[in-house]
Amino acid sequence: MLKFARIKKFKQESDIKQDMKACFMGLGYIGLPTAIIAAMHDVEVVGVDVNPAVVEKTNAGILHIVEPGLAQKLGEVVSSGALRASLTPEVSDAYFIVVPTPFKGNHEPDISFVEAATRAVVPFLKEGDLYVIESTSPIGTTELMAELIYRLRPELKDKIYIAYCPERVLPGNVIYELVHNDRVIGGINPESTQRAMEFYARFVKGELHPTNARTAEMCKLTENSSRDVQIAFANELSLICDRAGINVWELINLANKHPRVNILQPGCGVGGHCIAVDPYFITAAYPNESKLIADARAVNNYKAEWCAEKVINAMLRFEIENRRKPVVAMMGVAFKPDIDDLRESPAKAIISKVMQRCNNARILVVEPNVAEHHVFKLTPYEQAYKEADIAVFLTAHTPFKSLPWDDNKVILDFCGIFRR
Ligand code: SAJ
Repeated sequence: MLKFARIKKFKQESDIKQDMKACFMGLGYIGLPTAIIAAMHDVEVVGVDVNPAVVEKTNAGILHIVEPGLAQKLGEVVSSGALRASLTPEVSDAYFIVVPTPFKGNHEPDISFVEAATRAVVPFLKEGDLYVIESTSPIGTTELMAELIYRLRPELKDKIYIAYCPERVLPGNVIYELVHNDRVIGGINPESTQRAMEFYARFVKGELHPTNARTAEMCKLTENSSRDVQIAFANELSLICDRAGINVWELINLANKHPRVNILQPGCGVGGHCIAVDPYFITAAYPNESKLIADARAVNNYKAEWCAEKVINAMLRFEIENRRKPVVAMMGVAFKPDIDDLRESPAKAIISKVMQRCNNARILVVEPNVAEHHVFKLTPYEQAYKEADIAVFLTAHTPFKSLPWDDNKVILDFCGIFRR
């Protein structure tokens, strides 16, 4: 605590810069922006990544991820010397673990990257240092890493500060949300919580909420599971409405007129690397207690399969009725509207399935936010829609909303472009 009191005092004396050094392990979609923001707040930052290309680009001031407004900020902190990238950690005052936590084949979380990054910083730790995990992690990971650190460096037991602080930013709005979102911060003891809060107070304008490490870990998983369950409810309604001959968009709009009802929108499934992943961190560890969370995952996964079957059936029907194969436009590949991120996209899975099952049909794939794709040949959206006998709307990109409804086409609108 002493050391940090000193830092606070320095800050009051105003123009003394770089009163601490921090090491960010992982320069990805969260690690790099956070490292940049810290470097803008009097922290000398070393950003560490295992990928030499990332290190090289970052040191050249070139952004290797897509995030509005960030390239300029990277240029500034690199040229001022506030941020450097490296393949290996360095002696610092604080260490942040911001690496991926994917899951293995059976939906078991894989914390091997968190462990590898932790092992890499252990030799550099000294008394009074702060160690924080930001990576989405199963409950108990922070305690597990604390045990690992103390096993390798027993002399540091209770002499360093260890905490968990999840990020909650929405890609595309990262700079704003990193600063303005509230943060939940949970240490392995109250001193660690306090020490981590003092660090985040440097740049977070949102509120900082203290808790313990396990609650903070569960909080991140809860946020994304909550959204997954809510989306599953909307997707389940869409399946029921399809059978019942009810317009689901009108139904949800009307139900949401109730002052205490707020239903989300159905789509062609749930994609991205967070909402479709994090609930499994709960279900893998607590299978008997997490039935609703598991069912929501199943509903959202099933929705993509259901959409693919709908497309395949519409194509077969068209062929029988018209004695020729249809031209099919698959509108949207990204996992959500108006982004270029195609990873874990249900739209991509639907397109692949339809192509496998109908390999002779002419299928036009549309993704206005991407210039080219290594598997799909992309067609401009207006041209594809014009040529299509069957138009399948998978992602609600804004430009699609200006296309006219056409009674001469079969339109499968899974994401509510026309809301009819
Ligand atoms: N979706 C629907 N219907 C909706 C809303 C979303 O089908 O009404 C679908 C989207 O199309 C997409 C998926 O859900 O396929 C996820 O999109 P999203 O915008 O809900 O979330 P992400 O994955 O971009 O970001 C989430 C955010 N978490 C929450 O909103 C609780 C973000 O704040 C987290 O930081 C991020 O996960 C993360 O990194 O965990």
